[in-house]
Amino acid sequence: MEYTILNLEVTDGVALVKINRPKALNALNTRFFQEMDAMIEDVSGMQDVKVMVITGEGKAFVAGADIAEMVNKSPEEGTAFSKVGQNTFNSIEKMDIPVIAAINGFALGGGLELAMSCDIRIASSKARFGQPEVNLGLIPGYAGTQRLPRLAGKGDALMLLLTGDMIGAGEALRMGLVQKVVEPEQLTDEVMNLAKTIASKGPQAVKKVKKVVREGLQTDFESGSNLESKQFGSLFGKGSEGEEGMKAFLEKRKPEW
Ligand code: DAK
Repeated sequence: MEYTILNLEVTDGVALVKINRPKALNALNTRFFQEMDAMIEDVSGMQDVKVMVITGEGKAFVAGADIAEMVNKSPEEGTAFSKVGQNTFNSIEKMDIPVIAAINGFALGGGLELAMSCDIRIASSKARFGQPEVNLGLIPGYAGTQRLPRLAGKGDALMLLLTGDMIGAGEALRMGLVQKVVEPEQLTDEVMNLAKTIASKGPQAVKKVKKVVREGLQTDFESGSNLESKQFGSLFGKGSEGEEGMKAFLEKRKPEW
């Protein structure tokens, strides 16, 4: 697919995906979802890519779903529009490799929902967060009502969802909505260093950590622990990644993955 909204740069095992529609504060339209679906497929097919980063161009990460595109939708079209976005964000969450959101500015509505579908969120101190759908007489449509309470807890989630208020990066950090806040000019370096650190680890182990944590959170403790044992075991054996990692440690050398 020819990308018109998304840019891709690959360096040192990291795919940096930039949303580039700054005039509309990177609002999510149908074209965005088509391009993001294609991008997920493209990046997933790149064997040398170990981590994906999503960020926004300009003063917004993403200021929400495109209100101009949504305004005239019928209830059926609204439901379909919601499903399209939910599917794309589920695909991000289900990617084998970790995905980091580098939140450079406004992360509102669908923008916060996009960030929450990523595995780790690092924010600029200038970033602003919110689920302002109630201001528009709407509710979130891309699983924000589901992911936000899981990340921030019910009380903080409902405060954001019911008031539509925006919060700053410090408050988002307190809620556990983001993992780290850095100065705006440090955001790219900070996120790329984090991504490269993860990219240098055992690639199968990294994928399995993501899989077990994601699937474990959707099941009970015992089933999750069983899944962990199975995946742990799969990293052992002749020619396995675990064998190489442990041998390298004992031989005081760097592992060759
Ligand atoms: N959609 C479309 N255009 C947007 C936009 C958006 N979400 N946000 C900003 N823009 C456009 C503005 O209209 C403006 O366009 P021009 O007037 O220049 O043509 C341009 O971006 C710059 O915005 P501002 O001039 O407003 O910039 P400011 O710095 O003054 O203000 C702001 C920044 C982020 C505070 C403000 O733009 C703002 O409040 N934007 C709207 C934020 C918002 O409400 N976001 C949530 C969108 S609702 C569902 C599916 C999905 C959803 C819900 C239901 N179903 C299908 C059921 C999800 C909903 C949402 O995400």
